Amino acid sequence: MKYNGVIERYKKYLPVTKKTPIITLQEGNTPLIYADYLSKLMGENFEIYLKYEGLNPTGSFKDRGMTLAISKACEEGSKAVMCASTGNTSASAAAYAARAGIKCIVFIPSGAIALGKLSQALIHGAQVLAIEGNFDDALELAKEITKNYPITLVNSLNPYRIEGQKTASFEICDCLREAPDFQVMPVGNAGNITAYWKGYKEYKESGKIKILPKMLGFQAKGSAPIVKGYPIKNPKTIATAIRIGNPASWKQAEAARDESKGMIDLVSDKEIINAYKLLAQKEGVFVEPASAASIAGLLKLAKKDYFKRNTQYARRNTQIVCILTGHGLKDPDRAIKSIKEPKLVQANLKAVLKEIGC
Ligand code: AN7
Repeated sequence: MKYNGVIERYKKYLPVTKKTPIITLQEGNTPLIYADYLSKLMGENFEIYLKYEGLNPTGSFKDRGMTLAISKACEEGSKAVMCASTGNTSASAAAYAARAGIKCIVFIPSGAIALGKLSQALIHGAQVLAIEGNFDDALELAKEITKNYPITLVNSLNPYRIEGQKTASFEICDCLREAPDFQVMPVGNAGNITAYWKGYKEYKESGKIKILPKMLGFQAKGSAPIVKGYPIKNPKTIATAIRIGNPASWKQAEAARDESKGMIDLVSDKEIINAYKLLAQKEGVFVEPASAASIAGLLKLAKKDYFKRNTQYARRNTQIVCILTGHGLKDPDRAIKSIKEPKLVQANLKAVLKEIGC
C-alpha cells in the first residue's frame, strides 16, 4: 500500500476523524540507521541507532507535527497560520500552508537563523518578518497576536504539533519491536521531548511495548535554561535551532525527564561541533549543529560511564536511539566554517598530482 504520511499511518492514535482534510507531504517513515562507528566506540553490548529526521520533506522533524497542525487548522476553517521560529518550524509551516492554500506568517529572530531555513520560508511564499530580538521575543509576539486575531498559532504550544510529533516514537518502537533503553535528543523549546515521551507512554498503554526509555535531553551550554533552572535572557550558541532562553514546554520536559528517570544536561558548542564532524565523517550522516547535540550528549555521558551504570537489562544489548532532528544542508555556512575550504589549484595535471600526493 502506498505510504501517505504519519496521519494516515497512525490515525488510531491521533485526534482526527473522517472529516479531517489530510494535508501531507508524506512526512515520517524516516530511517533508523544502525551506527556502526558509534556502537563500536561505545563498547561491547551497545547498539546505537540514529533516527534521521533530516530526511523529512522539509528536512526536519517539524513536518510530523505540522501535517496535523495544518490539517486541523483547515478542518476548523482557518485561513492563516503563524509561528515564531529558529528556522525549521517556519520552513515546515510555510511548506504545509502552501500545500493547503492558506496564508503563513512567520517571525524569525533577525540574523539568527540558518540560510537553508530562511530560503525555504521565503520560497514557499510565507510572509517572513525578521524581528529585532531573539526567538523568545518573537514567540511572545506570535502568542499575543494569535490570541486576538483569527490566525492559528502553529508553534508547539498548539497541541496538534505534539500529537503529530509523537509518531516518531511509534516508528522507533515499530522498528525495534520494543522501546529503546535510552533516547538521546536536543532540547530547545522542549516540544519534541514532550511529544516523544507522550508517544512512548501511549504505546506502552496500548500494549505495543513493555518498557519505557530513559529520556536524555541536551541543551547548548549558552542556552540551557532547564539545566540552569532559570530563563536565559540572551541565549547563545552556534546551534541556532536551539538558541532558546525560555522554552514553552519547560514543565513537560521536566516531567519527561523525571518520569523516565532520565536527565536534561548541557553540551558546549565545541562538543557540538566535534560530534557534528564525527557524524559526518565516521557515519556518513550530515546533520545540522543542533542535531549533533544528541551525539555530543551521548559521548559526554559515555565518558562518565553513565550508560554502563544505568543499564537494567543485562540479558540483551543496550539500545540507544539518538534523534537527529534536522538535515545538515539546512546550515551549509556552518559546515564550511568548520572545515578548511577547498584549496585552489592550477588546472594542470602536475599541480593536481602533487597536491594529492601521487
Ligand atoms: C533541528 O524551528 O524551535 O525542543 O522554531 O530545529 O522541540 O524545540 C526548532 C527546534 C532540535 C529543538 N533540533 O526541538 C523552531 C525550533 C532542531 C530544531 C530542535 C529544533 P524542540
